[in-house]
Amino acid sequence: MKKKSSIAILGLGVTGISVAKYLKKNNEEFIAYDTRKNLLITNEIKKYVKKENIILGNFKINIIKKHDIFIVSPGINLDEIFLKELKKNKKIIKTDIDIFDEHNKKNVICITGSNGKTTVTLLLEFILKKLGKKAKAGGNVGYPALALLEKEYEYNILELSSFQLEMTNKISCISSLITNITPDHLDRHKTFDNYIKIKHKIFLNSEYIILNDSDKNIIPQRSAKKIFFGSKEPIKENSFNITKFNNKNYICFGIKKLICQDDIKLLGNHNLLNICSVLAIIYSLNLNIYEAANIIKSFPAVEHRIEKFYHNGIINWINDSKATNIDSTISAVLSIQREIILLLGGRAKEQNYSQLNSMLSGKVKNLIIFGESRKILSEKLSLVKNVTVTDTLEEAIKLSKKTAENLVRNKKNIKEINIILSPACSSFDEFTSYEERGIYFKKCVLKEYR
Ligand code: UMA
Ligand code: ADP
Repeated sequence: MKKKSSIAILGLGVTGISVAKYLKKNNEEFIAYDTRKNLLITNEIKKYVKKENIILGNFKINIIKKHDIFIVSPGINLDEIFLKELKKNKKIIKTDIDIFDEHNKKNVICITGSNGKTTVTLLLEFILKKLGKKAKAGGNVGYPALALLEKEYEYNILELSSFQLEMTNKISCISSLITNITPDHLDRHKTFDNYIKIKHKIFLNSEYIILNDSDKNIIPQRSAKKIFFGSKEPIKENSFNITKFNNKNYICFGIKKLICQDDIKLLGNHNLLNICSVLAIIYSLNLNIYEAANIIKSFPAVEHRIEKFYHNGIINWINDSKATNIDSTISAVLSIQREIILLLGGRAKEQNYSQLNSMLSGKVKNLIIFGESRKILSEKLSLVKNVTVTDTLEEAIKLSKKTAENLVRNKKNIKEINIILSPACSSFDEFTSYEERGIYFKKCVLKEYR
């Protein structure tokens, strides 16, 4: 009889728990490892993993010989020596996405990119459901990929981060999309080239690939069928693009108008591109793009993404806490009409922040820098006028409100002021996630008006 493989689960977060649940259901034996010494063993974990099968603390080299298969969670950046040793010993390294691929029998659509993944993923799920299809989004969006297998969805939509793709060997799908590629997560992936390479893994086993025509970092996979979006003039026939008619932006298929920007709730031209890519996916699935375009009109802003959440007098408060890199902050600032007070800061990433000088100088009335990165950001953004520096987000909120009120008092012609948190930094200096930062921001603002 063939010996059963010995399995190690590396990481006991959302992914690791979903893997444990899946393996337990399939009567597989495994040991779960997590580097966090003080990881709380929740009731959820206890349901799927026996206490004696959990090992906490740094992964020791000697565990390599104990197992044949290592299932790695996305948040784990495997130590180079450990990884080298796994490869030298010809161990199988895989992810929950590989297991999903091995067992899934339904349609899959895969989405990655530096910005726009979640917006595109949730918009696609919204449309498919409204079209009467059984569809569910999973992966990086929060619902683990393996949980999708518990109910047989006609369409599984997988949002995949570079962390998830890095160790994944194979993911097959009908259609795959890279929204765009700009530098991000370089502390983990080391070089931009490596990051680009990882993102392109999504195209390898896809029948259709959805290609952003205006992003030079995205390179087509030769063998796949291609659908284009974002093409500049001359517009390709099978391309979803943005064209101006009578001074208004329209999303078009070739030269056919599908939807006018004025009829969409999502703000900004970057969201027009996101919508183009979703329609291209719908087209690849052989579904009705006209019905889909109509459904898009009722899709609201996604929480923490240019989310207008409160209006008081002439101040609009906007939460864009998910803008954790330069490019997303640029999109936000471009999406909003004057006057803008921008709250920028948090934990700096390996990004070239001085890039922001010229665009912020032109569009932002006041810049308030906060958090751990305040020193480095104020140095890099020395060309921007009207900059104030504060320690915390809470102080930045109070200051932005005062600044807006002063502006109104002094300049009677100001009709509207937009105060936006679009930090271009991660949240980890003050918060555990961008969600926590966004929720805190909204709570503090509302408290100001109580
Ligand atoms: N960790 C350790 N030691 C371990 C295991 C984890 O220190 O042994 C740390 C990680 O470094 C990380 C945290 O614990 O800080 C969680 O890591 P994880 O791999 O256990 O994460 P999961 O809880 O399984 O959640 C993961 C994704 N998280 C990451 O990639 C960091 C979630 O994306 C995803 O929703 C979930 O799987 C389900 O698929 C979150 C995310 O922040 C939202 N993604 C990044 C992003 O969007 O930019 C990539
Ligand atoms: P992701 O899941 O890739 O992080 P989100 O949809 O959550 O993407 O959006 C993250 C941030 O990027 C938000 O601030 C959002 O406004 C901005 N954004 C969304 N789509 C794009 C895009 N196509 N180009 C640039 N920025 C974008």
